[in-house]
Amino acid sequence: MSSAITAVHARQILDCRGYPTVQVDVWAGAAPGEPGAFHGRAAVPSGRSTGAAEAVELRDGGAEYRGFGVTRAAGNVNEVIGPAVAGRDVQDQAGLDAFLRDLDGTPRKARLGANALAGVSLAAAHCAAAVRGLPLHRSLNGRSRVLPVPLINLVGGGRLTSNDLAFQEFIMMPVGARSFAEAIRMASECHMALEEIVVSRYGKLSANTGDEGDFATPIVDVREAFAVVHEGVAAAGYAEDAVYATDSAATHLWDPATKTYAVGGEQLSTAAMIDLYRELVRDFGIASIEDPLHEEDWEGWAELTAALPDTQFVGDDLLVTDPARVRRGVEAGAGNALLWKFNQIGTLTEAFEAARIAVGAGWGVCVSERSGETEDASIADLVVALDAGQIKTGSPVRGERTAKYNRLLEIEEWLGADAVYAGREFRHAPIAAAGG
Ligand code: 2PG
Ligand code: MG
Repeated sequence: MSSAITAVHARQILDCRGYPTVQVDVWAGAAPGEPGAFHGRAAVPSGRSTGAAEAVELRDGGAEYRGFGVTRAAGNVNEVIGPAVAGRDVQDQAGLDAFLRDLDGTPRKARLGANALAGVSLAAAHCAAAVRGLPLHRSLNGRSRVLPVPLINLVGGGRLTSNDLAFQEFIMMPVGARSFAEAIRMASECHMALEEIVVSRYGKLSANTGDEGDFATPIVDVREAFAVVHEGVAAAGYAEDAVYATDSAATHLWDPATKTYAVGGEQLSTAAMIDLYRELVRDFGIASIEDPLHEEDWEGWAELTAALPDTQFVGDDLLVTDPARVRRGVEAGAGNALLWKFNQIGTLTEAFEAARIAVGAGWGVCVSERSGETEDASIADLVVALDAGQIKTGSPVRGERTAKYNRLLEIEEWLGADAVYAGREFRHAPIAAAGG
């Protein structure tokens, strides 16, 4: 049976914010529509609170879609990448990804666009899974069985929500659940309970949502945001089953001119930020903090990681899923976990390499959505394929978020008795999976 690529096609579609993004179809084995043709499809997500070192998302510029169109990226797939990869074995993901990198030829994939490359790379993985007759997670890892703890973003701020709250995400993690399905039930019940609380305390507009389905509650003080999230969790009856997390997205709070972070109307020095984290970890049982300091402060990160060794510090803008930056983070002791977004680097193989480096150093790995998502649920399969143990994909509302949670419910059912919910072991899920 042939699994040679026969056709590749990209089109421009809309993401959940109504901005254009790239969707790619890959066929192998036979021409589209012919007997023996296998098909894979992927849509590429897009960030708004992005790291400066991310691979380049190619946008059209000009008037259409206010410059956000991706017809150039889609055209690069249709006219350059498609013809070049025709005939390659779709099952050779590493070979394909290396070829895509070389074809682009620039350090940050600026020529063809990381959005073009990421779409082809992921659609090819789906097509290879179809060739093998396996679900994507099994096609990528024949022994994967860890269901992740979901990081449920309940209250939002920062760039992704229309309020004046500095940190971007205030998250509950249902670590005490016995299965992923139970974790989602807890999350949903906490979301319902919290909605009642925010509406009664802050008024009905506070139940409006940010980009990831989080409540856009008019809170300014980060302490108050953690307190209200905890209140919702406690009201639902899960105070003992939850720990908390945040994404400060501190790059976007940092003012290089004054060397301070803007938090709650104050200007905080790096030392004051570290004191704030110490206080929040002590008072609210926060287990995980993403991007606590800005994306080039490797020394500050190392100081903070050493100061609070029991807390997970997750590099998003700092590491951008780039193997070289993950290596630097490990060497510097800057953080102890990787936020994994494959489109930050542009190919699956490089993103897997970044995860391998992190796991090899004893770090955690949290697979993540982007704020601009589509109904593509691939990250649900990818988090299981990686045995990563953690997924951050927003509130348990809005179709582009629930698509991932619903796919994970299906995967848990598919795995049956083999499924292991990462639970309280979320930071060391691959190890837990091997032992349990
Ligand atoms: C983040 C995210 C996703 P964006 O900062 O972690 O939650 O935002 O996709 O805009 O980078
Ligand atoms: Mg982030």
